[in-house]
Amino acid sequence: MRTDTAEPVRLKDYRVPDHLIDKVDLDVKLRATATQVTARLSIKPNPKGRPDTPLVLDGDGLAARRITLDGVDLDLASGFVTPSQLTLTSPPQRPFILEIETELDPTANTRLMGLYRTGHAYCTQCEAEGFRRITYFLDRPDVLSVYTTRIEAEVSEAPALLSNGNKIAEGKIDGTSRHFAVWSDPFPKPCYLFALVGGDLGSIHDEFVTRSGRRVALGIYVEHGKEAFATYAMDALKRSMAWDETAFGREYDLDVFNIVAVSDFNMGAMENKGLNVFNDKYVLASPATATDADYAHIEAVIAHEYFHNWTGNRITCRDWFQLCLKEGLTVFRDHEFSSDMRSRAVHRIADVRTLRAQQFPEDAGPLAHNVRPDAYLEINNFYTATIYEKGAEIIRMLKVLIGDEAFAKGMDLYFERFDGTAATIEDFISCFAESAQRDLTQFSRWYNQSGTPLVSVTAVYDPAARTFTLDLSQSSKPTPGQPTKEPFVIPVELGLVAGEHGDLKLRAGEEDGASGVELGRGIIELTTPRRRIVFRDVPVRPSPSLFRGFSAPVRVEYDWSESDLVTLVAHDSDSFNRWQAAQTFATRLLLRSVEAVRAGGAPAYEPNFIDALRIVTETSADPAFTAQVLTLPGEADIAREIGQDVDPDAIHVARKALRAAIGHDLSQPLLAAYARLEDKGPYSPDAAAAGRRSLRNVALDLLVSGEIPEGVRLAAAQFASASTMTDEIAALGALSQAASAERETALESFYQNHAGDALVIDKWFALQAMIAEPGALARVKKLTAHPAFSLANPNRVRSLIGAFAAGNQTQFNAPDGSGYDFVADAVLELDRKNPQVAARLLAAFRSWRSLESVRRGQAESALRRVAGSPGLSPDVRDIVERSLA
Ligand code: 0A1
Ligand code: ZN
Repeated sequence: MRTDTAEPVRLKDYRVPDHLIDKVDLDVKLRATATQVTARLSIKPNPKGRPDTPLVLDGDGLAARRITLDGVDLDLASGFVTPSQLTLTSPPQRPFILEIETELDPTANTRLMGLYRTGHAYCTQCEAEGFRRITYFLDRPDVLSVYTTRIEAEVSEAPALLSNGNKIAEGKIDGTSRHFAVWSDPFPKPCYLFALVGGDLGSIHDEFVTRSGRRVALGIYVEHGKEAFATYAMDALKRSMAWDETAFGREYDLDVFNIVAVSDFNMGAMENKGLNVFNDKYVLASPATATDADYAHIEAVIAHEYFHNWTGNRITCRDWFQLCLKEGLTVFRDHEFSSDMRSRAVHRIADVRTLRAQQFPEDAGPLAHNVRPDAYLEINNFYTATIYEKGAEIIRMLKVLIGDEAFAKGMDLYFERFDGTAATIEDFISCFAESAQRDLTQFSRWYNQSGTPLVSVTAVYDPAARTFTLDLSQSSKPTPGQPTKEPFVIPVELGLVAGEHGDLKLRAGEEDGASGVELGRGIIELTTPRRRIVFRDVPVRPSPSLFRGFSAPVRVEYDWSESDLVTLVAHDSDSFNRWQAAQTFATRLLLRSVEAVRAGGAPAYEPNFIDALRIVTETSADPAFTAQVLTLPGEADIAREIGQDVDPDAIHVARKALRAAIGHDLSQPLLAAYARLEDKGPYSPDAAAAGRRSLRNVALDLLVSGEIPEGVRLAAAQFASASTMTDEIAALGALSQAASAERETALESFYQNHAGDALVIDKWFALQAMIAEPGALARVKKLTAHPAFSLANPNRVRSLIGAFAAGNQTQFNAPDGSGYDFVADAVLELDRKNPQVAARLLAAFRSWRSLESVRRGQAESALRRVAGSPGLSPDVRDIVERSLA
């Protein structure tokens, strides 16, 4: 067990390591409960470090069996080695070999960090600090070593033996039932990128020829019998490899690239050099078992992990404070990839929805932190939407600010200059400062200040002077540890829309607050607390289209008139803002409704809004885009807009009423779209076909919400005859909106049809966990005893308990506190097995302070109960203490 020192690690305390480990030779003899690991470490003093310092290697729950220094045994009884540390007080001041034998029990490893068992395989997870659960090491990302790994196992138990790099030897071990393989990875890497897998797995193989003619053998390893389900992942991998060559000039560098899918995994996937390990959810797909959204996720995660080969592996992080250096950048790259593979506009909308749903609440609550934090207690708790999604937004913003050309040049510089090193955010930014010839000091505040800035805009049109004056101001609320903020550099991409005539040409002089150059690209920079821009020669009062493409991760406040919003939905040349205008309109209506409902009245109704949604009749529009326009902001989005004294029940009532109104009033066009978009050909997961299915299913859902009898009939028919999981689960979701005997029958028949396929049953768990009815908690509790459920498997936990906590606003936040108590109990129980997953689950409480007082009190007492429980892991302790601070 790790000891809880409760002393934060701080960025300002960073020092280069005093020792380096050039070479690591590992010998791993796999056995279910007694795996032997021999690590031969070539250690030397770091010429850049302090001389004559002790060597302190990290360990976590290790049992050392033998340790030698240059071949001489060290006395294990002398106290220099504990489960969590190996200390040589006066190590040699020259290169030396430390050989360490440890014994591990992979079967008992329920944390899924280090070496563990999953299905028919042994596998490892080392990011962030899992390697220290395998052997004693300088477990920090700035210690780069060349690894050779010998793996030995029973042939019958683990016919496949994989590790990083290229395979250099393999064979039987004479006179035994065991065999071995030796892998060598020529690229120096930090230990968090180490991986090995040994198992009885099926596989598919292919090849990719890089642009310089290197032949790369590709393999995807899955549970036996699931091979055919990995073909889409293979296709996505090859497309990722080709794309990185053309979009970023990055070629793959080893002879082999392997992916292993496992069913027990704490996160999505892991970019270990040449051997990516994946949660099987992001590999396995077939039309009958995976939805279009699953296909899109598989494509994105495969790309993400592959892209890490350059942004993360070839150039890694100096320390964990720089996590966003690899994660923000790699998310930015996978977003660009998915945008190129699919519709850019629709993809942007989906990414912004995710950012607002995941990152904005984090940034507005007690867990807010910098994209580059300056202190942490438990690094595992920093794999957050802020580091990943906001980190990606910062890079996108940088590209908007400096333009595509300077951005591409800066990326090239970064790869050229920092290849083979462990870099920092400053290193990264310096490349763009150079390529764009611009001081980016103020821009860097995005990395060092938390919270979502608010940009407030007011406008005055002067018809006589034909001027349109925009006043912009930025402000940021206090966040933990940051009572005040300095102004950010905020790129505002904008247009002035004159009804159906579309965009006006933007004219403003230097003296009017914007230089011609900026306006040529429709981008102005807000770098001060306030800025005024006067547009000239404006013939009519325009509707301002602000933050086109969501040009900065901010909240925007502007008092658009209803007719502005209708104009923008119909005529904005920026499709993101067409969608945004519909969302803004909906949000405004919903906020009004919530007030009315809380005052005992009826939800607001606004025919103009419904009319704005009539784009569903435009047969020329991209169906995927129309589907997004028809999808209202979620309940949590509305809660965030309200910000304080939140009543989730009132939000639910308001949103449900608006959906019903849309379904009712637009029933004819929705039915027409449903009929028109039916897929006649064979299934294809491509964006166009997926887009048609998405609009069709959004239409179905709204028709059922509107209680249109034909809609209910269509949903039942679609459920009964669906040939794809997309259509099947959408129909089941529509039928699940209201309590009925049909719903229960449909749920039962879904289970019977898919029993045994854990990933599909996860959808069944999640759907039931999100039913917004008082019986949901009882149902979820009952399902925790279902044979298909297991607290030991992170996917099951997320699908049932996670979906309840994050996706069932009314029942998780039930005013009697029952939802909070249930999740708190689950966190406490899970914490004994898997602290990382327990801590993530607990983060569902992140917005508790914005609730109305009864719920706030209940949430607080559940959190206090967790905080007061004995034996908490550092992971859960960190989250609970920050949540309550
Ligand atoms: N680097 C991975 C994320 C990851 C982080 C920690 C893990 O430990 C359980 C696993 C994966 C990524 O960004 O994909
Ligand atoms: Zn990543």
